[in-house]
Amino acid sequence: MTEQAIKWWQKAVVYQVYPRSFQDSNNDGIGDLKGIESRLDYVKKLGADVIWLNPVYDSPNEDNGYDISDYEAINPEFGSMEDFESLLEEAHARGIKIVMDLVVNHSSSKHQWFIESKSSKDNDKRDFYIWRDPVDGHEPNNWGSFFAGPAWKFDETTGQYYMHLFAEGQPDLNWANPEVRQTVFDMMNRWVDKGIDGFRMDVISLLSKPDGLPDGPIPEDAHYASSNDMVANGPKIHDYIQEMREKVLNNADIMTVGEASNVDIENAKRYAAKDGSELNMVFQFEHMELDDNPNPALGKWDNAPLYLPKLKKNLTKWQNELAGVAWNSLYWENHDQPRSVSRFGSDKPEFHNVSAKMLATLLHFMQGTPYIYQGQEIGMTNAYNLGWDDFNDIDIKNARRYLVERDGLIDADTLLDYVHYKGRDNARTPMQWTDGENAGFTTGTPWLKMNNNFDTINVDAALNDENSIFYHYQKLIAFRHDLDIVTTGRYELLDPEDEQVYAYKRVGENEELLVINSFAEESIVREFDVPENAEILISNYKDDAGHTLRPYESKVYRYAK
Ligand code: TEU
Ligand code: CA
Repeated sequence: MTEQAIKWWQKAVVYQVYPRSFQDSNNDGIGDLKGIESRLDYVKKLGADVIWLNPVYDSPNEDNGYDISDYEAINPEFGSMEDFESLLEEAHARGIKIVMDLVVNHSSSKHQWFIESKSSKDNDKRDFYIWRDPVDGHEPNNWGSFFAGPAWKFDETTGQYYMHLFAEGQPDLNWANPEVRQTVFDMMNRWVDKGIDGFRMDVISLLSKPDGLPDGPIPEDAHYASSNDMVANGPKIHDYIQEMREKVLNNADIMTVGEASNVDIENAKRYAAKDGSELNMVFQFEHMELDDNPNPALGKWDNAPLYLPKLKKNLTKWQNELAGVAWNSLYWENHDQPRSVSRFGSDKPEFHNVSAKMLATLLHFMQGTPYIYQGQEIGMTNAYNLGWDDFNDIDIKNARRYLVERDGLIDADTLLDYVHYKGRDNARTPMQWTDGENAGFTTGTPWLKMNNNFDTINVDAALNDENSIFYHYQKLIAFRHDLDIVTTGRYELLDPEDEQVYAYKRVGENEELLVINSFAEESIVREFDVPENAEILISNYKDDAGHTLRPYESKVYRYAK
């Protein structure tokens, strides 16, 4: 890849903001747009180029904004359209771009389209959604919802079922209907005209449902087939995205990232093709599913640690297969995943700082566009102090309702352990700014209980400590901007079977980077071939101990070839 061929989003680092939990400006306990605006200088200080905003549209919040009741209105809890425009303007004034969440696999059941659609079989909007007759008095097929339970809901008014791959309040839009597609494209164009800088496309791989909606295989112990397996990368998906490319995405220099549940390499090469025919990049899920429960009926619910060689094998596949033909996104965290320091590193006080930095370095020297989820840059951890009465997430609540209460697959205490390891609310507790009241997030009652470790883990403390995780991220971001090899270098994995160390090289024309990361909690010895002229670019220890790698040690050597 030559220098000119590098696109701006290939050298960019994205900071993800979950508006509900970032900063409350009016003390109603809910983060809002004015709150985000007041923290733009913080994002600027970190050095991120782009903010991805989780949905801020009008929503009854059955799934926290992923159930949209009006795509062109701001949720009043977050502020007004003027507040949004002001945020966009202030971000742009600082050179920060804003990428919006686009949630068009489904709308809210409170959306006007659905209200009309369900009113009668011959309503204009009937075919905006997916309606089917009961089969033998049951659901039209055996698919399950991503949030446990069936993917269909019976509606008395017309005696038919509608499809909802997610919550009951999230009916799937019928993308086979050209009017639905055109309506969505028009809406997207109005946002592009407003000046936004891109879209993060929610579960975009699920838009095209297979012909005939056939039953799928039901795993042992489970009640339903995986609709993810049945629907992802469906027959028309690439046509739909190419149509979106023509009708919307070509209209401006915007960035697009598709959240591609169940994407494989072959499909990713098309979604994220270098020729620009579809999207810029996708979020693949494989490395987030390596530590799933071996019993498919339990899905992600488990607390077993990840086996490092599996992670290396997987990330290496994505690095190598997409190199030169498509583009990766890089992430450890988002609003659907637990905190990475708790999951892949260690949140014990003695390892917290070093392991969070190690994970950061490991990811940020790979090829792709890195995403940092709010709070990751200060090492926010899982929230062990939340219990059953505190959780808000429908995914957690449904797991209890179906897996514990209906099916008896596990008991509530076991599920609670799993939730403390994997639950989405771990990521959603409010941002920790200070060690004061509610960590400076609000003076009201936070919508979700705070993680109780904000007395030590908070932004103020991070900014006052030159050795903090924050400043480590700041350096990593600067390297990505300044060193083209981070964007263009060839990736090469070392020692795939090593169970404690993840080491790889980035190979450029005239120089190389050697990136060494230990996952061990004790000192270990590893010999790497480090040339005499090598300099240490970044490390999470003050000095270099040569072949000895201290707990969670991470260092990057740079040398001429
Ligand atoms: O997530 C899609 C998704 O497949 C998962 O992340 C899912 O939420 C999780 O595995 C459940 O265990 C997207 C959004 O990121 C998520 O917040 C929404 O809930 C979901 O789509 C529906 O819009
Ligand atoms: Ca508020």
